[in-house]
Amino acid sequence: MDSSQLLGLEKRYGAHNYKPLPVVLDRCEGVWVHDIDGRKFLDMLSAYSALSHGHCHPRLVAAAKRQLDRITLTSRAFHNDQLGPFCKQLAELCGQDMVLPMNTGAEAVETALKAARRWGYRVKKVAPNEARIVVFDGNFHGRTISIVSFSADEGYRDGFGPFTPGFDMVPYGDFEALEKAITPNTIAVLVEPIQGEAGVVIPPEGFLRRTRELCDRHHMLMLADEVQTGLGRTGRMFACDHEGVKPDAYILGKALGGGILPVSAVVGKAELLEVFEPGSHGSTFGGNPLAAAVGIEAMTVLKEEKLTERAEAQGKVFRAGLAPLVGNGLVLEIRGKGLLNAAVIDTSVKTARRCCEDLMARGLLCKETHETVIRFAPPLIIDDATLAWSMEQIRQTLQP
Ligand code: IF1
Repeated sequence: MDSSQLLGLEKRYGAHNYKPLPVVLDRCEGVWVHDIDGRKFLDMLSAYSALSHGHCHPRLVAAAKRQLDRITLTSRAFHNDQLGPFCKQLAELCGQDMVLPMNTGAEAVETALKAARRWGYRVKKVAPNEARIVVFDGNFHGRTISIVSFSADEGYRDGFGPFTPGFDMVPYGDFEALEKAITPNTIAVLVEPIQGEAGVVIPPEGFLRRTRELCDRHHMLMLADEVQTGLGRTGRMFACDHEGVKPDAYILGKALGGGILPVSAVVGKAELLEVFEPGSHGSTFGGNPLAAAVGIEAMTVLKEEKLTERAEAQGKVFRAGLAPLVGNGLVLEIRGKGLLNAAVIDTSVKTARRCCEDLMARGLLCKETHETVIRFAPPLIIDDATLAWSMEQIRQTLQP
């Protein structure tokens, strides 16, 4: 079938909850993807950071193939030989006590919220059903009804009510507002150390450290959603590391599965994760041996190929190379950390979507966010020459 036939099938039988760029991909290698008409593109989105290892990383594919020939799923009704080693490696990577494995980022966020609420009632001794959690304007933590209950984006909420109570929202990065929002029933702060969907928004220097101190002062949990920023993407193992902050739990996903399959987890202190007793939480696929085997290899490759260090170095080159665009009549700002970067566009000149279409014509696949920002997040394995090539295409394209 040709692309129009394939798109016709998707249009007829698939729900229309996305508006993809008009490209039908069918092959990949590393940082490159190919469409069914033979065109080649540089993937500058990395499936929103799930493809930090690049597409079909040979070591990750090999790990998956090995496990596919052994056992893929046991449910948690029985043990498997991959989960223990996965949990140990991930807990040590995070410097935390324990791991609760799930599949998607949203599931991990929901797991963290459930753990925090139980901790609030059983450890902090907040009255039943009175626990409150502070979240931030511009947040994105997933698409479940409870998660969109505390989204500020009407487009994510419209028509999905009634919503889950117990959340207080303050402006992102506004420490004074955060401090004012604390009540005796506040049990946690849920924060993206850098806001991805909001447009790669970096909080003021010291905000994460002050939030950590505030949580300690008020006996609250700091829950860091590092689904998108974690595992080397921002030039540190975790974005919290830019301020030397250790949260009470990391919420991880995306790259933990190496771009092969969904793997997520809450990785936190024992006092938090020990609130779960058998039967109190779970998932059919959470902690399955295939996901665990791939997750182990994803963490190993992350370290052995020094992907975090590469992101730090390449990110500096990328931002320095594009900085001259700022003030050119279209580009208002270039910002980011590591290989999570963004260009803020003056939409009175051109929309970010139109820029992405123009970039696609030059062989780059990018994604806009909120009409005004183009996110640039290539796989962390991108080499110098390819990065330089991408910067030249961006320089040529982001002209008024
Ligand atoms: C979509 C956005 C990014 C996330 C953070 C949890 C999750 C995500 C910080 C949930 C997921 C994805 C979801 C995907 C597009 C993408 C996205 F545009 F939606 F907001 F990256 F910015 N925490 N982000 O970024 O993880 O359940 O998806 O595994 O829903 O369109 P998930």
